[in-house]
Parts: sequence; structure tokens; C-alpha cells
Amino acid sequence: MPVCKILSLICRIPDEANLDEIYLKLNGKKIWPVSKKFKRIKMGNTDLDFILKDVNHGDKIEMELWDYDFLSPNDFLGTFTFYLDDPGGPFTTELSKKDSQVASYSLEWKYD
Ligand SMILES: [Ca+2]
Ligand SMILES: [Ca+2]
Repeated sequence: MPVCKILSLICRIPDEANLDEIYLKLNGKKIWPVSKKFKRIKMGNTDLDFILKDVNHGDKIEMELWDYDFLSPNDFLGTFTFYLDDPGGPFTTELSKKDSQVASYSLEWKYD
């Protein structure tokens, strides 16, 4: 079975001035963080270190990045899209976002 490991999230520009409360979704389900609703991240690199379950060679991965908000609906910041083709890495995938979004993030992952 192929193993896709999500290594880290890099924040260059947060959505909110006081930094974002991040969680990740795949196929409509929250996959990180596992035991809480979100993680407040810092600028730069935040270690994620988790394995994507139930993936197959050739899969297109579309992982959504969300910001948790306490008083308003959570914000969808964008999608990390990549393919499980060639083993190796670490690879870096930029967040694709709507024009109205200022947040700038990238994701590091590897595929063995
Ligand atoms: Ca927000
Ligand atoms: Ca927030």
C-alpha cells in the first residue's frame, strides 16, 4: 500500500492578523487535528506529521484548509491539490485560493 505522509504546513500570510485556527478536511471530513477542533498555528512552519488513510496510487488529493471562527461561520481558505503519482518528496503544494482570500499557505508532503 502506498503511504502519503503530510509533513508540515507553512504559513506566509495568515487570513487573520492574530493568526488562524486551522483544520484540514478531505472528502468532506475533518482529518486534522484529530482530537480537537483546530490548532492555532504560528507564522512559518507547523509540523503536521500524519498519514493519509485509504489512498491509492494515482489518486488526486484535494485537501481543504479551513479557519475556525468562534463567533462567525468558519472560513474556507483554499484547497491543496496534488496527485499520488511518483514516489518521493518532500513535495511542496501551494494553496489555491479565491481572489478575495489573502491567506498564503503551502503544504509539504511525501509519498512512499
Ligand atoms: Ca476567520
Ligand atoms: Ca479564526
